[in-house]
Amino acid sequence: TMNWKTFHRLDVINKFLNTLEYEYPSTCSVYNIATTAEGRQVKLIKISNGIVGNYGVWLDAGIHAREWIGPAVCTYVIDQIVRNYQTLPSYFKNKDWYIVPVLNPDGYEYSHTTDRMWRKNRSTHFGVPGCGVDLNRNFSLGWAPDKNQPTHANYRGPHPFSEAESIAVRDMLSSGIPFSVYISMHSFGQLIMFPYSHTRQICKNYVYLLEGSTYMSKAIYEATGMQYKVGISKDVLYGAAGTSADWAHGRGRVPYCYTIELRSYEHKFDLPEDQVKISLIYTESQKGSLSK
Ligand code: 0X9
Ligand code: ZN
Repeated sequence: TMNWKTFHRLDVINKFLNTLEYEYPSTCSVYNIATTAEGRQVKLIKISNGIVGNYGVWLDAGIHAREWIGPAVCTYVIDQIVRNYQTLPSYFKNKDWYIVPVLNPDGYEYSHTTDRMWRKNRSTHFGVPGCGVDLNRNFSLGWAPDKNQPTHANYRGPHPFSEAESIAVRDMLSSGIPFSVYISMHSFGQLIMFPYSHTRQICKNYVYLLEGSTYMSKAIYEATGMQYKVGISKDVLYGAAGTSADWAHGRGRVPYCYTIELRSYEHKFDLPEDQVKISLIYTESQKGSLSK
C-alpha cells in the first residue's frame, strides 16, 4: 500500500490512483492516455470539482526513468489535493488538475528491475531492441539534429513525437482544455526552470514565469529550508532541444511552463528513501545549509 517512505513500483502507484478514483468518485477520474512499447498503460488522474470553465493544471513526473523522486513527489501532491480537497482555497479547487505521476512506465520499471540508471523509454528503433528514446528530447520545438544514435542516452528519436508517451502529452495539451500551467518534475539539482531551453530567445511570458518560479522557490525555502535556483535551463543547467516544457509553452500555448529538478546534489538520482518525505526541524541559521 501507498506511503511516502519508499519508492514504489508501478503497480502500487497505479493501484493508488485507482483506489482514489474509487474512494473519491465525485472528484477523481483515472484515464489511460497511452500504451507504451512494452504494453503498459500511462495513467492520468483528473481531479476536478466539475465546474465548467476551470483552467487546467498539468503535472507530470517520471519522464526520465531513473528520477524516482519525481513520481514520489507527484503521488504525494495527488494525495494532498484529493484528501484535503474540501478545505482547499477556491483558487485551488476551481482548477482541473491533470496529473501523470509516471509518464514513462516502461523505463521506470526497467530502472527497478535491470538498470538503476536507465533514462529513456524502452521503444525499439533502427533494429536496436529497447534502445529507448529520451522523451524530453522527442517534442517538436527545436528538435535538434544531434545525439541521434539510438544507443545514446539522449537519443531524440527518429522524428518528433515518435513515442506514445510524448504523443499523449501533445494530444492532451492540444485537446482544447484551457491549461494555464504545465509542470514537469525531474531530478536532480534543485532548480525551477522555464522556457526556452533550445534557444537564447526570451519567451513571451518571461517576466511572469520568472515571477512564478520565484514564488515557488520562496515557498519551498520557507517550508523546508531547501534552496531552489530559478532561471532558464541554459543559465542554471544546460541547453536542451525538444523538451516537453518548451513545446508546451511555444506550441501548446500554455502560459506557465516549468521543469522542476527536485533534490538533491550528493545522492544524484539515487536519493535515499528516508528523504522522500522529510520532516525537518531547522533553525533560521540552518536554512540554506540544508540545500546540499
Ligand atoms: O536534460 C533534461 O531533460 C533535464 N535534466 S535531467 O537531468 N532531469 O535529465 C533538463 C531539461 C531542461 N529544460 C527544459 N525541460 N525546459
Ligand atoms: Zn529528467
